[in-house]
Amino acid sequence: MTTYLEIKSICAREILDSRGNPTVETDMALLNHRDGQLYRGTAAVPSGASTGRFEAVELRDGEPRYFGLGVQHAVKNVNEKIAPFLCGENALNQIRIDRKMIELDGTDNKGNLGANAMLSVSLACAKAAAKALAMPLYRYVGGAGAHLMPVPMMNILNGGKHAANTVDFQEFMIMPICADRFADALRICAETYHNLKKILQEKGLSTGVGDEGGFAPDLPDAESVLALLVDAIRASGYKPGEDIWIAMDAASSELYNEKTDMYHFPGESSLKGEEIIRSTDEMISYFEKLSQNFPIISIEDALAEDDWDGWQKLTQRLAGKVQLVGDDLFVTNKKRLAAGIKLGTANSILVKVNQIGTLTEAFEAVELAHKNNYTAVMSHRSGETEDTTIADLAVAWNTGQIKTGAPCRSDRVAKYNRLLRIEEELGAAAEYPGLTAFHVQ
Ligand code: 2PG
Ligand code: MG
Repeated sequence: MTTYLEIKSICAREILDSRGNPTVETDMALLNHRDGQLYRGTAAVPSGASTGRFEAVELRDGEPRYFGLGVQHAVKNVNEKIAPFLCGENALNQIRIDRKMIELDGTDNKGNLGANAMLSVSLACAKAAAKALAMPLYRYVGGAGAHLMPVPMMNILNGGKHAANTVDFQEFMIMPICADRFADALRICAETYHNLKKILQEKGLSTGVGDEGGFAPDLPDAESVLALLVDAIRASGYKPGEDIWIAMDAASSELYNEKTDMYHFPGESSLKGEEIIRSTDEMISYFEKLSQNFPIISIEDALAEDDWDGWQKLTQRLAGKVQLVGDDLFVTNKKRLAAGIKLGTANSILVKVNQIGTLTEAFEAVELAHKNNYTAVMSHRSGETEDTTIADLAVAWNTGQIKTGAPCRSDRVAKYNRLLRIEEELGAAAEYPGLTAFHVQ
């Protein structure tokens, strides 16, 4: 008899994310026809601050409660529209379930039901099915081959929309290439994070943190941030550019001004007392200079989400030495990724499940990337919950890299701790890719 995991009930609720804003959480209960038992899966949806214009719609109530950010309508969509539509389906058929929801929504951007409503159901379905089959989520989603641990792209200094400081680029991260296993990689990152804290304290700089747990001091420009990171790496006993590399998320769509067709740097301007703006060409040269002077291995959203010409030039200039990650550019959307591949833009995609709204479509984006020799980086959002699904997905899909914030705040640390448990469970089968994470596996 083939296994039939009958969807019995789907129930959503409004909970809070790490910024104190509402988000959707959904429980799904399945009846396993083999043993007659009920199994449950629960999933919570994350939320971005520097969201791309082409992301699937995050449905918000726009009513006075929670300053318009309530998600009661999305919850209602799960409970009253999606639940009756999916009850009776076999949860093992994830693709069919996701496609049915896409059909029910009927829009291109999930504006009807809300990507937050749909994703909570899609992930809860996978989690419940894994439970019913007594499998860890990474094994259920990834199959027998899932064994690759991700290199952390760990945020240790926040700026941009994620902090109230003068740092204009959004994220400065470290990637411990030298480790032999994930647990060591995590230790190396945490030690470097603590050494950075000491260095900031010695310099009289703030050690308050931003939305993703990285420190958020006022600093004049990217060079001064990068210099501090290099100091912290050395203070931890590691060689910058050998043992540990630096990654950045410029989140440039936030700096780009359509009217002037320039990138504006408000923080740098305020500390330097003159207006700092850069054209696309100047941005490309700036990143080139930064990557010549500092051990930078990866740059995300170096240019704005619509600057395809600029991205092409950037890719021609830097793709040989630096991983160029498209976040707002691709929004985990295989159509935008396909367009980018055709034009020769970027060489990597950031994968955020809520940008696209179903597990199936997120996987399709990873698959398309890998087929075309683009790397894929599994990612959190700046607004997170205790849900650790992305840790399992990174292993399931052999992405080899994960971006999930600082070793600070439980919404971030929960993902790292989940990865520690996965590595322990995989035992000798676990592989830590180190530098090979930058090649498609
Ligand atoms: C990003 C993310 C996550 P947000 O830009 O990559 O770090 O931020 O979730 O605010 O879009
Ligand atoms: Mg980004």
